Amino acid sequence: MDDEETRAPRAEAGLVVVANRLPVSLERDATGRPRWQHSPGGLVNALEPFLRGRRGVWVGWPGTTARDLPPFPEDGLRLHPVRLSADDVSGFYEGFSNGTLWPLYHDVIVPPEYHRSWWEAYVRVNRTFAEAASEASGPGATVWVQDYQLQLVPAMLRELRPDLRIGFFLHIPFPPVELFMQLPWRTEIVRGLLGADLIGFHRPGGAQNFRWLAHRLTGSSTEPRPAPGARPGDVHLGDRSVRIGAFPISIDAAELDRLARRPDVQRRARQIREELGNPEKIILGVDRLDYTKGIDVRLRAVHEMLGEGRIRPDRVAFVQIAIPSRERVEHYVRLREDVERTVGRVNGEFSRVGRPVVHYLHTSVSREELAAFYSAADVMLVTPLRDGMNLVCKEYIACRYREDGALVLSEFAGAAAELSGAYLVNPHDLQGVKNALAEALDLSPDEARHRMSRLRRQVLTHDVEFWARSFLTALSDGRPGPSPSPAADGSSPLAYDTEWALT
Ligand code: GDG
Repeated sequence: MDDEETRAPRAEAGLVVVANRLPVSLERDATGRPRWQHSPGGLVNALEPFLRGRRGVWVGWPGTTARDLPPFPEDGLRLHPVRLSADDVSGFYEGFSNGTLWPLYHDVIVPPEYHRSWWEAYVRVNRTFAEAASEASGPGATVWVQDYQLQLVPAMLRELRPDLRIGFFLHIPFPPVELFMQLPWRTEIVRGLLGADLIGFHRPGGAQNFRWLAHRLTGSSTEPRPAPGARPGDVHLGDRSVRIGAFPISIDAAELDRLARRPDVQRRARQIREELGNPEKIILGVDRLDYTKGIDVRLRAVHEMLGEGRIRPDRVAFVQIAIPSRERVEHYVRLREDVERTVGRVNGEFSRVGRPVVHYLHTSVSREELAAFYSAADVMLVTPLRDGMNLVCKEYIACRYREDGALVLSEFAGAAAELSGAYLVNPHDLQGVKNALAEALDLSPDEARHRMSRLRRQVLTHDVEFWARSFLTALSDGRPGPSPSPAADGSSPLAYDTEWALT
């Protein structure tokens, strides 16, 4: 094979998603045989429905360090596995991604750790991803890089493949300037991101923080330029312009609405209520077991309200589904112990034999089961201390086709900006959380309908397809190329961008 041939892209993909994880992971069944398992999570649930059927390629880690896996097709997608070693996983994923960046970007709820060996692993693994993305992308392809684990990929990929159109989306909050400045490798991260043609955030505040940092750390400018296609808010670096925007992510709302209406799901919802002892009200929390999600906040609120008699243990059941997450990272081990201790304390004080007041499930459940829980719950409690968006609250809304139920939502979730029909709370203000929960439990059917219909209008019209289309349209518009096709409903696909991004 000559040099030309080895360099030539092997695949002919037009749209390539690059994410830390593939939407499936290789696990072992009870007999020890390997099998592919769908991996739940915000990013996968948001992107997979969009990419399926567009014959896109998904580049990511399959969740095993055991072996090299060739690219393979999976239900309308082409999956391109990236091989990571055990050292990579520990330094890049558990270390720099989840021990440094995750806490730093989530308001340092726990202290981030800065280790040079973790950073070296992050650089090395980002290069591996960039090389895999380069290999999976056809000439002139659009590559959409996802999330905080891969912030160096845009610049690395641009160096390998200047022909590509590169977008980057950050699924977690972009931190305030003062916090980001703690990072010893802050300039490298900003330069890595600036390799993209478009950088997307959930909220305009994150976009604004990034613009400021780019200017401070790289000397880039946001002064309007007469360059072709340049827009207010673009960051200009050398002869390139990078678009910066806010694109609030969403869910496949129609699919969940359909799922919730299914008779078997409604039957299961009634059965859940019976199994809980037919309480008058069911309160629900659904989260990855993560210290950003404020699971302790809601347990404390429920605990105090039980103590004050504002919640009657014979009338109310609180169900917390906590999906196992990052179980090898120390803070997560401690969090699990704390949560389980608190659940035990509340139940010890307020439950009767055979009738716990807090039902804690440390497990992942099927999509149908989740829809049944959302359908059964009278009040959804979503109290993160910081969350990029939070899809769970949008999923709850999508399932409430009868326009009943109530949502108590933290102001510090990105979703709060869109969901004004929710009871918005400051999770640091326990009294405020308790008062909102009391109001939500006492809500009249009329008021519930009024609030829920507003919430549903927002979520059903701003779904994940809308999000992805807005992002990709902005990406294709950032450089000379085909003009964006209008949305199927005739609306301008850039409405999002102008409404959110340039504020
Ligand atoms: C990150 C950001 C941002 C949960 N348990 C089960 C299950 N899930 C699904 C939910 C939901 C997803 O996982 C969780 O999404 P969130 O958005 O709530 O949270 P993160 O995982 O932290 O996601 C977040 C998101 O990325 C997207 O940008 O919104 O701010 O932190 O879809 O339904 N799914 C199934 N069984 C479970 O037990 N099937």
